[in-house]
Amino acid sequence: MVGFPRVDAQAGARSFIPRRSRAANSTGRAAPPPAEPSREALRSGRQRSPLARVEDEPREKERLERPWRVWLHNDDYTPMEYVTQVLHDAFGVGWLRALRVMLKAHVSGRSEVALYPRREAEERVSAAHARARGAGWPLHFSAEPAE
Ligand code: TYC
Repeated sequence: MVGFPRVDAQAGARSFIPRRSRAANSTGRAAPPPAEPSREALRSGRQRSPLARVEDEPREKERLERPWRVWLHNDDYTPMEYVTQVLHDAFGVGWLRALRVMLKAHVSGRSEVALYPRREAEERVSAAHARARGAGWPLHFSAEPAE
């Protein structure tokens, strides 16, 4: 019956006001607006702003697909062969490039590994960390938005 045209006995006029909104306003006051998503929820992309429009969706998709850069960081303990192996296995880097990336981090402190979509970058870094911790090495990678 929601939204069904009714005849208002007093006014004698047709009304299209849905029943639900009348019930919600039985106190004479407007119902409180729904809670706003927190800033953090909006920033992380967990929740969309209620003001977001349908046209914003491609931009949101673009934001998630923007490439992320994975960095390799030097340390004093992990063996060079082990670093090269992880670059090859966990990041799909060819052997020669893996060797170069490892040497660059060894010499200058850090080195760019590759670009991936955000989710993939995070997953590869987590997998590489899990593997290195399991083997007892402090090997460290980080990921950040490219550009
Ligand atoms: N510095 C390490 C060593 O001398 C090797 C190494 C290179 C470690 C690059 C981490 O990202 C790294 N055994």
